[in-house]
Amino acid sequence: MPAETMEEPIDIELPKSLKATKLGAIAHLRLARSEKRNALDDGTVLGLETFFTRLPGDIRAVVLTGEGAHFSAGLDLSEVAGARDPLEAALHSRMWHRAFEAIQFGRAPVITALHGAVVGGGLELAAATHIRVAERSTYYGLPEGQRGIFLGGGGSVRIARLIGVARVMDMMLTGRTLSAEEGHAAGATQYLVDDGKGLETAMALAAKAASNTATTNFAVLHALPRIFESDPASGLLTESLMAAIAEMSGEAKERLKDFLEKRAAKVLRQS
Ligand code: 1HE
Repeated sequence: MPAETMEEPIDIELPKSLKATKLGAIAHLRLARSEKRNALDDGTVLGLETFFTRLPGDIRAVVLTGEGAHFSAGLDLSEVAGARDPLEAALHSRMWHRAFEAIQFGRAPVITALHGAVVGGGLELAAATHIRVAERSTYYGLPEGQRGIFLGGGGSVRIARLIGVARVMDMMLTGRTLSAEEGHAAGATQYLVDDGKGLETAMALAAKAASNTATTNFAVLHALPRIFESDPASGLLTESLMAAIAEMSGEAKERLKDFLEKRAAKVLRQS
């Protein structure tokens, strides 16, 4: 039976612009507004927040994709074209921050498969996820500069950390786009694959992440980024405490025993 036919719905109420299914412990969330190139309107951003805060406990990893020819055209510009006072605009940006924090610091690793345009808020969304796989059709842009607006979905923090603030400046000041290959070399993605291979690659990576212990995945999602941002002394202390908690889990004890009793896989060269 093909994998799609075994997918089951997930019982979370979402806007029409988002579709969610699950296959075992892996959820597949699709941006499903291809007629507007998956532009992110308020309903979609709030739907993302709902999905990631209500993710059922049996979901161990999430794959995020976009339907149609592009991953996402970013912020729905029709929603910001009208007059909005500065406070409303700031609160709107904070709403995006809340939704994307729910992704970055949620309960499950999120692997995104990118293709076509990954633009503005679409790139901010991808940057809030944990692993990015780009098909060769992917390109990146930050047209906020050209539209007379600014990043508002966490890009100044997350995209700048991924690809460097100098590249973000160039993209915003000049409208430069990066190809899939340029983005990969700059650190935007961990994997670069041929067109049509993004979803299966992301699914395979999700299966690997889902097979880790829940404690290790918690440590990687919640402790590692905080340690990375902290001063070295605090980071080392947090690391030691997180390591102690992880080692105490029953699952870790079993896995270590499996290795010592020659039942676990060795770490072998993959390519
Ligand atoms: C949109 C949007 C959008 C498309 N908001 N409606 N983002 C941008 O500046 C990117 C703007 N979009 C584009 O440059 C192009 O649409 C694409 C290169 C992504 C795709 O081109 P194409 O030729 O396939 O599609 P299209 O004909 O341009 O668009 C199809 C429809 O989607 C059309 O609507 P229609 O009613 O005429 O059919 C477009 O108007 C609509 N559409 N993109 C609204 N973005 C938290 S701050 C984040 C700040 C940002 O993200 S700024 C970046 C905004």
